[in-house]
Amino acid sequence: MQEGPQHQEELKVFLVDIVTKDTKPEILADRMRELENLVNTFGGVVILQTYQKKDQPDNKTYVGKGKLEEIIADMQRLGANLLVVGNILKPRQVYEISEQLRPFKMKIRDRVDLILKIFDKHAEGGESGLQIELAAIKHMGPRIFGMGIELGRQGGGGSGAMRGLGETNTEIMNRHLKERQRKIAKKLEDYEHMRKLHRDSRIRKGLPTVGIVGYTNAGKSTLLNALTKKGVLAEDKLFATLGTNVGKLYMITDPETGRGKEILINDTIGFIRDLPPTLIKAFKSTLEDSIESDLLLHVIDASDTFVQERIDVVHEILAHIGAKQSRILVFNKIDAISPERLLQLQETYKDEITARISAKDQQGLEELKKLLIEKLNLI
Ligand SMILES: Nc1nc2c(ncn2[C@@H]2O[C@H](COP(=O)(O)OP(=O)(O)OP(=O)(O)O)[C@@H](O)[C@H]2O)c(=O)[nH]1
Ligand SMILES: [Mg+2]
Repeated sequence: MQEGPQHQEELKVFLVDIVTKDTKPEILADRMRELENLVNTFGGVVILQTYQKKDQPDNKTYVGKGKLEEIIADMQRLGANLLVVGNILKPRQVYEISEQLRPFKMKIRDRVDLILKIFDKHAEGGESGLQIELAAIKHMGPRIFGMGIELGRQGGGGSGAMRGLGETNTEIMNRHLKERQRKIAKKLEDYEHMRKLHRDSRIRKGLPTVGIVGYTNAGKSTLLNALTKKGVLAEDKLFATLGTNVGKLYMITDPETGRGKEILINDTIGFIRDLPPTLIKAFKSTLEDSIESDLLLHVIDASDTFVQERIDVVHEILAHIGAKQSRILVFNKIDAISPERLLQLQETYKDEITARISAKDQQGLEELKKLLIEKLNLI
C-alpha cells in the first residue's frame, strides 16, 4: 500500500460520475453518498463532487475531454490530489486520464480500485489477503496489458524498437502475473481443503450453522455481537468486516429443563452493488461458511431509503455464489424508523419469512431466536 493518509499527505478527493438522462436524482445522490463512504473508509476526504450528463462514457477520458479539463482545473484550485470515478474504467481510460493528471501529481482511481484498496488495507493476511491479491491481479492485469499496448502504440508511430519494448515488457509482466495467479490459486486450494476438513468435523459434531449476510453496514456484526456476545468490531463504515467471525449461541429449546442446542453463527464481509464477478469469486471461500450454512439471516438496514434495491443486490450475489438455502429477512435498525414505516415494510414483505429487530437496542431478538429454532428444526 503506497496510498493512504498515514503514508502520504492527506487524500483530498474529487468524485465524479456520469449519468444518463434516465438516472433519477435520488439514485444519483445515493450512489454519490455510497462512493463518498467508500472514500472515507479508505481514509480520504471528499472535497468536491460533480457529474456529467452523458449517455455513453467517452472512450478515452470517460467524462469527456472538456469536462476532464474542467475537473483538473477545479482540483488544482482546491488542492485535490485524487480523482475517483464511480464506475469501472477501461484500461485505455485509466491510461489517458492518468497521463492528463500526471503533471499535477494527481491520481485516478475507479470504484473497484477503491474497494480493492479498502480490502487490501484491512485484510487480515492469510487467506483473505491472497484472495484480495488475486482479485487485484484480475482487475489490474488487463490494465497493465492495455497500458502496454498504449505505450507500444505511442512509440510505435516511428520507432519499431519502442513498440517492441512496450510489448516485451507487457509480456513479461503478463507472464509474471499469470505465474503469481497460479501460485495464489494453489495456496487458496490448500486453505479450502483445510476449511473443508474443519467443516466436516463440525458437521460430524452436528452443530447447526447460520450465516449472516447482507449489504455492507446493515448491522451484521452488531447482530452477531447481540446474539453471541462475541465482541466483533462493528462500525459505521462500509466494509468494517473483511474476514470471518464465528460465534456460538446456546439455544434453549426446552424452557422447562433449560435444555437446548448450540448453534454456530457466521458473520462475514458485506455486499455492495456492482461488484465485479472476479471480486465476488475471490471472496467465495471467505463466504463459504455462510454459503454452506443451514440457514441464512439476511440483515437489512430498515432505515435505508433503498431497501428493495439493497435486497436485490444481496440476492443476486447469493445466487452468483450458489447459495440456495432458505433465508430469513431480518429488518434491522427499527429503532431508527417510524412505526408507519415499520408497518409498511411488514406489509410489503408479508409473503417472506421476516423478523424485525434492533441489534443495537437488543429489540426483537427473542422472536428472532424462536424463528431460528423453528427453521433449524431444533426441537
Ligand atoms: N440505529 C441503529 N444502528 C445500528 C443498529 N445495528 C447496527 N447499527 C449501526 O450500523 C453501523 C454498522 O454496523 P455493523 O454491525 O458494523 O454493520 P455490518 O453489516 O457488519 O457492516 P460491514 O461489516 O461494514 O459490512 C454501526 O454504526 C452500528 O452501530 C441498529 O439496530 N440500530
Ligand atoms: Mg461487519
